[in-house]
Amino acid sequence: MRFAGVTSLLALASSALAQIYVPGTVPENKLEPLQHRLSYAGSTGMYVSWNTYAEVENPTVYYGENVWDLSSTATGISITYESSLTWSNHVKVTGLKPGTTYHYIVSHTNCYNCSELAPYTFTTARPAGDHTPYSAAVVIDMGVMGPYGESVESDYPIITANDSNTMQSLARYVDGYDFLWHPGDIAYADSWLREQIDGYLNVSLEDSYKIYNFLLNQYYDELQPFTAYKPYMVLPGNHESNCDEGGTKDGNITYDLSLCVEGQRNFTGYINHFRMPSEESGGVGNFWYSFDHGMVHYVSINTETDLGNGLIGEDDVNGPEDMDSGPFGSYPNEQIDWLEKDLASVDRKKTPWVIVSGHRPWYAAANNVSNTICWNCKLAFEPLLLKYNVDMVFYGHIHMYERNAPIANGVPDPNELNNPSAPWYILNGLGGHYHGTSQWVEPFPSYLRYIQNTTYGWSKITIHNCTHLTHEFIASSNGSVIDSATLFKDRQCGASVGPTNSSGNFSGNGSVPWTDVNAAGAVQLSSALMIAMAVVAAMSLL
Ligand SMILES: *[C@@H]1O[C@H](CO)[C@@H](O)[C@H](O)[C@H]1NC(C)=O
Ligand SMILES: *[C@@H]1O[C@H](CO)[C@@H](O)[C@H](O)[C@H]1NC(C)=O
Ligand SMILES: *[C@@H]1O[C@H](CO)[C@@H](O)[C@H](O)[C@H]1NC(C)=O
Ligand SMILES: *[C@@H]1O[C@H](CO)[C@@H](O)[C@H](O)[C@H]1NC(C)=O
Ligand SMILES: *[C@@H]1O[C@H](CO)[C@@H](O)[C@H](O)[C@H]1NC(C)=O
Ligand SMILES: *[C@@H]1O[C@H](CO)[C@@H](O)[C@H](O)[C@H]1NC(C)=O
Ligand SMILES: *[C@@H]1O[C@H](CO)[C@@H](O)[C@H](O)[C@H]1NC(C)=O
Ligand SMILES: *[C@@H]1O[C@H](CO)[C@@H](O)[C@H](O)[C@H]1NC(C)=O
Ligand SMILES: *[C@@H]1O[C@H](CO)[C@@H](O)[C@H](O)[C@H]1NC(C)=O
Ligand SMILES: *[C@@H]1O[C@H](CO)[C@@H](O)[C@H](O)[C@H]1NC(C)=O
Ligand SMILES: *[C@@H]1O[C@H](CO)[C@@H](O)[C@H](O)[C@H]1NC(C)=O
Ligand SMILES: CC(=O)N[C@H]1CO[C@H](CO)[C@@H](O)[C@@H]1O
Ligand SMILES: [Fe+2]
Repeated sequence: MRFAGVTSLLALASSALAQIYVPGTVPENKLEPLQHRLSYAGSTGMYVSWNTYAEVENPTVYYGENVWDLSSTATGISITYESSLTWSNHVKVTGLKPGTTYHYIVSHTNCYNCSELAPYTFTTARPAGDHTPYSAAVVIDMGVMGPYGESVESDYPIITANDSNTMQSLARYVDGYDFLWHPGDIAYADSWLREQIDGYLNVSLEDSYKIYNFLLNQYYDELQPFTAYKPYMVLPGNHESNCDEGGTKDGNITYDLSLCVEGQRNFTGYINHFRMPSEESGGVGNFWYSFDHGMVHYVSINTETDLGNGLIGEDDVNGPEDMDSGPFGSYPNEQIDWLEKDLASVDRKKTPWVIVSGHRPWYAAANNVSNTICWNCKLAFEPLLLKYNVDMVFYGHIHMYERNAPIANGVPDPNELNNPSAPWYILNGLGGHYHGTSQWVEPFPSYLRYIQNTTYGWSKITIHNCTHLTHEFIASSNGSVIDSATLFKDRQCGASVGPTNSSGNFSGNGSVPWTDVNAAGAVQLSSALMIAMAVVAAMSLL
């Protein structure tokens, strides 16, 4: 596979506009790869996935460290499920160097030999023990953007004209984070009925499965500008379970699961669309798993099902709501047993930081009802998070942003952020979606330190070294930092393993520049995509 090499970025931008794929449309060539996305598979592997409107025979990733030599290949599978409109292609690339950037393309890429087409890149995780500083992004509760989801015209507008939405912000700053963690509520395709009832969409009920699928694909298409370059690590949220949004009400009618066709229940789309490193970490599917990147051990937990032995019974059998989903473990306590084993095996000399995320919160300034505050999640997880000195917890589900203190059993740690022993809790459910933001409830809990529900945004964490970690809330509208706080942990840092920058063209010390990256080809392409997205408004739905 040969490429003409790096081309004029301006030429790329202008030619890209002419041939650009418009999110949500079915391409003429049904094998055309769409929705490129990545996921860490240890520090020497990468899952590369993409979707097509037809089955791909022998789906292949062509890759290499040099853009002009993509002669290494790896192959995988092409899968679909009942009522899906597309095939998910999953390839695990192995035998890579850690902390190293590779160029790649996949089977049936539109223009294999075309100088305008810069191949995508991925960068493998730095091994545990590499103490190079870096940043990562976290976004929660993010749905379809644009005319079928969050927009100025939606009935619950939060963004105003000329604001960037969260996808645009994540694309703009794609060079500012190593990977993106999305702990649940991904796409909000199950809002199709709500949008229909509100008169925002105009579709017929018989086509519901197509609408649901259309919204899913719309969302996955919109991710491409950043998920083609940065691992997108996902976790299940309630909106991934079924097509009915937990029972959508229209006056006296409540639509329930009977509305959902085969393939739109029990997390089926979510299971098929993503590949998370559970094999690498002893977890289960895309439901619970962990991964290392440099100084941090990241743990993804499932708050939707499989909450464990002690919580079996009544409506807890399938998690906090009856979503008629799961279990996914082979026995009731599998997730909790796994979590304990995983946390117990962390080598804090290598990964001094341990960060856990799940979808549903248990500390929040919200109504004390079980589908908002997940008390069962607290019962299931908090004891282990305390026992194993987890540093930080992310969750969302409620559509607001709360920076809380480090908390143990409801009590703020007296040390606050200056060497606390309890985990620091960040709730950020402000990715943005059709239905706007949530209301908070006063009086505020004693652990609350900052709260807002008026602007969408994402979290950026910067791991400076083994003692300092900064969390920032980035406003999607304009990239400004609305809230920032640094956690200090008093501990001895072991020696950094490495080097990683000698082998992998990893320039500098790994600090991520926080700049407007308009000069990067990837971002030119994505701006063009974003412009193209506006065009979709004028097109018919199906
Ligand atoms: C690819 O590009 C090279 C150099 O421009 C050219 O010689 C070759 O014929 C092209 N191959 C195809 C299949 O277009
Ligand atoms: C958006 O930008 C346009 C063009 O610059 C301007 O006319 C308009 O007033 C802006 N709208 C808002 C809400 O700021
Ligand atoms: C909804 O679509 C139908 C059929 O396409 C059309 O007849 C009707 O006018 C539309 N309603 C609205 C409110 O746009
Ligand atoms: C909903 O139910 C109430 C009480 O049964 C009834 O008064 C009302 O007319 C119903 N509304 C509709 C739209 O059917
Ligand atoms: C959901 O799927 C899992 C397997 O993926 C299965 O074990 C479980 O029984 C299913 N649950 C329901 C409610 O269908
Ligand atoms: C919230 O509700 C749970 C029961 O669902 C109860 O155990 C708990 O004490 C309540 N907490 C507060 C702060 O009201
Ligand atoms: C934010 O929460 C407050 C307090 O509940 C509420 O009054 C306000 O309407 C909320 N704002 C938005 C935009 O939802
Ligand atoms: C760790 O990073 C923080 C923040 O950048 C810095 O103030 C501190 O000096 C660093 N500590 C060490 C040991 O390098
Ligand atoms: C950026 O957006 C935030 C949130 O909407 C706002 O508070 C802030 O004033 C804006 N900053 C600038 C420079 O426009
Ligand atoms: C890593 O890169 C920095 C900056 O380019 C350089 O100073 C350092 O020597 C490199 N380390 C190794 C081990 O190559
Ligand atoms: C890390 O490298 C960047 C550029 O690659 C440089 O701007 C920054 O000063 C370096 N930081 C340290 C602590 O060496
Ligand atoms: C900046 C840098 O180190 N670039 C190097 C990347 O790797 C290629 C080949 O491995 C070198 O030729 C570059 O000098
Ligand atoms: Fe949720």
